[in-house]
Amino acid sequence: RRIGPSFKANHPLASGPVVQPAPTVDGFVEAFLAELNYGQGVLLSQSTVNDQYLALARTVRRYLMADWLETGARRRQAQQKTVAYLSAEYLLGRQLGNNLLATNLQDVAEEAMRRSGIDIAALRSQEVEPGLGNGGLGRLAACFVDSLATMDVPCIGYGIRYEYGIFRQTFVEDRQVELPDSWLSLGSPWEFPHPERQVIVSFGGHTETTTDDAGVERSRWIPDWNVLGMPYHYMVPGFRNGVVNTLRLWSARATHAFDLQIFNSGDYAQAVRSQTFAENISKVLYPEDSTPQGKELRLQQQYFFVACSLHDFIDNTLPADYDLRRLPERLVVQLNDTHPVIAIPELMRILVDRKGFDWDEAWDITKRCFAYTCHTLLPEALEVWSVDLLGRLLPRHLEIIYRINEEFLDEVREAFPGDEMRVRRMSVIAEHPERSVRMAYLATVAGAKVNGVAELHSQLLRDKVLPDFSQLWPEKFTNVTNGVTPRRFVLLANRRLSDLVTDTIGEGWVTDLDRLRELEPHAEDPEFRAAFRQVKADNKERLYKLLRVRDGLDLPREAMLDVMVKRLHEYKRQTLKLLHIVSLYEGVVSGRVAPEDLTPRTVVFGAKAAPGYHMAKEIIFLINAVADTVNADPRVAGRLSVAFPANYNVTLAEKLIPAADLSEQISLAGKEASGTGNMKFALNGALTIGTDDGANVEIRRLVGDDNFFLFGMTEPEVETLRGEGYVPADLYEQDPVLRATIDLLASGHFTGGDRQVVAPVVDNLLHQDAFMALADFPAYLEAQARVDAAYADPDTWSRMAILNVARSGFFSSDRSMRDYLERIWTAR
Ligand code: T68
Repeated sequence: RRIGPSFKANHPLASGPVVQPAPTVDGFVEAFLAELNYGQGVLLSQSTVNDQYLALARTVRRYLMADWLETGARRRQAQQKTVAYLSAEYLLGRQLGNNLLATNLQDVAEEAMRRSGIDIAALRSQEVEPGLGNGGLGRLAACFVDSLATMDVPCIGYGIRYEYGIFRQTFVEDRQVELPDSWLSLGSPWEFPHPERQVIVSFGGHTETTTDDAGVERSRWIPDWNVLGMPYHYMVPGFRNGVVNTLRLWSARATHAFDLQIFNSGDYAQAVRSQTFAENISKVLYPEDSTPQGKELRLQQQYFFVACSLHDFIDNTLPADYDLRRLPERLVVQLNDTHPVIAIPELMRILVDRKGFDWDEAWDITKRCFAYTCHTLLPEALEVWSVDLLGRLLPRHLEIIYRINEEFLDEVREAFPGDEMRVRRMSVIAEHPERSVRMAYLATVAGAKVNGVAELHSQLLRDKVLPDFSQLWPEKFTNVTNGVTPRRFVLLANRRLSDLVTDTIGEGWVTDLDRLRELEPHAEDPEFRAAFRQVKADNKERLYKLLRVRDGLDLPREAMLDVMVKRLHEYKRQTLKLLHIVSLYEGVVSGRVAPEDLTPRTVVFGAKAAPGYHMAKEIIFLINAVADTVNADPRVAGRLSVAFPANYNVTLAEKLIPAADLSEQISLAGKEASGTGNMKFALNGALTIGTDDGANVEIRRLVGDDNFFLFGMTEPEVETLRGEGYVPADLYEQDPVLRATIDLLASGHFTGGDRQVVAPVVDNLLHQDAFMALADFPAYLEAQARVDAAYADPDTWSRMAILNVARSGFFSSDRSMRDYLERIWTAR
């Protein structure tokens, strides 16, 4: 079959204009009915909610199509430098609302649906969000591509179209149970398969050395199996600017559907086995955040999408005759953590083996194309691949990595003669406990720039994680503090606040978030504060209605809403929050505190635990057990409630964050690289209680000490305590409140008298407490008391909250993108 273009370029109809429905209610209704009738093949009178949702989605798509095609054509013409954002995860969230927002069609669509007898809200809830990520890292990628489109920066987001995204969490008897997330099963109207852009990816086999015509020895890879990569395109619309960029996610297919010979012989299962095998590669997202398991399938996924993406850019996106010596002028590859780092040897392989470059020239090109973002400080989160596995799956890439390492270590020896210890420390190949490739080192050696994701993180990255590298190449290291898109997380999630802001300071702030500063003087205006409080109250009402339907939860309307939502991880210290709850409860049931002296609080948790992370799952169980007991106890009724809605995701975040009063950002200092939830809460007018960690440091600096509840050890204090020898049991012995709190937990009070089931968490706290929750407990209680005092006066609280909104414009991902452009993508 022919797959190239088959239309005469000079034909009068060849380049549009693309027919687009009129942006009126009539135009919308007409397009919607056409999609329903001709796209879905149903009559309105016979249609299901799903039919209607799909037709609505396809209608909205139509309004974006002309801009998408035009943006593509313009990009091909202009031949500018393009950012290839390589990320194994994109946690996109629902598309319908965002695309209506981008096209400014919200009101038109709502009216058009009403006129068709349909409640648009029901169609919105029909969409299953594409949960193609674990947490912060995946959501960051989604915010970044949004900002790049809004700023009209040429960018292709490359990733994997997992058939199953992050698992759906349910609770059975208070324990997490994972269900598959079949997000594609009811149809996925936002994607465009492009079989004509399929790419072949090879694996396995061996290498051979041959001599080329010029007498130069060259290595040749003889792989032993292939898969096809099929791209699916997704629109990434800018905010009302006529720009639509592309997200290109790869799906794995077998090269041959099945083996006809075996099929004919009657062994059907064997005949389709190769197909199943190939398609496994993009079947499911690995649900482990920050503890890579070194699984072969995971490496297959990484190489698969990286190979597809580089091939796509070099062979299908650049002009056919493009001179690859000038590749760095047209391409910058941003590596979102180490997951796509295998792209470095892959580009070398393409240049040397396929395009015939000599090694040095290829290396010079490669070094100028890549930049690497690190998202962690946890040593166990730094990816390594065993040489054995890598050599079996990608023998040629292993050879290339060895040679990169040899030449790099020569450079180290030259800079530090006689320092073999340093050479061993810096080697891309680790010798212990197993010979393996350190992907972060490879990325640092090859990347033109290396960045952390908040100031403190970038500093610790330089000083603690990669000190030898920052000594060798100080100029490589930089910081770009994370950001979040104000389109989804303010305008879309918090329409009420957005309207209030626009009424007060006018339009334009959504793409120029620093303008929120203009709200500052209004913090002193009692009328504005009252309006601001009303926004919060309305958002709470909306949330509680949702939680009643979604989770059967019945929450008091008046209480302070205290929210901790993020992946479940010991370093994030959900247990510290739990200890706070238990201490409040213990105070009342022991008679130490009168119930009416408690500030009414509703604490909401949202968190998924990696399925293999036992301690995290025990903590989930304990939170649920405490919630059951506290909520059923009349002694604290109306004063303290705890809710843990299952399956926290982007969709729920959009409802929770705008309603929150208090944002919990309580990781042990030096562990949370940045955090991005912290930014979303501040922008939506919640106050933060937090440690001096990640981007909290910058939030506090910007909003001001008086408008932030700081507590706990600093990173150097943590180091000192660890050096002195940390004994949590001593703290338990010395602090009566802590002891009463832990004793109540340990007594089985929350678990029907069962002490055994609470032991894993309690014993861990008392005898290990690797993240020092007990050490920060007194300071945390003291900070929570300050929170209560501030909350007691609504005017004090709303003044603080308004100043948080006004001073958080820095945390727009538009600003992050400007920083990447300046410090990483153009500065070389
Ligand atoms: C997060 N990392 C950081 N990792 O923890 C957070 N890891 O502080 C930061 O704000 C955010 O990145 C954005 O920079 C992650 O989310 C993962 O999700 C992950 C997934 C797979 C493997 C390892």
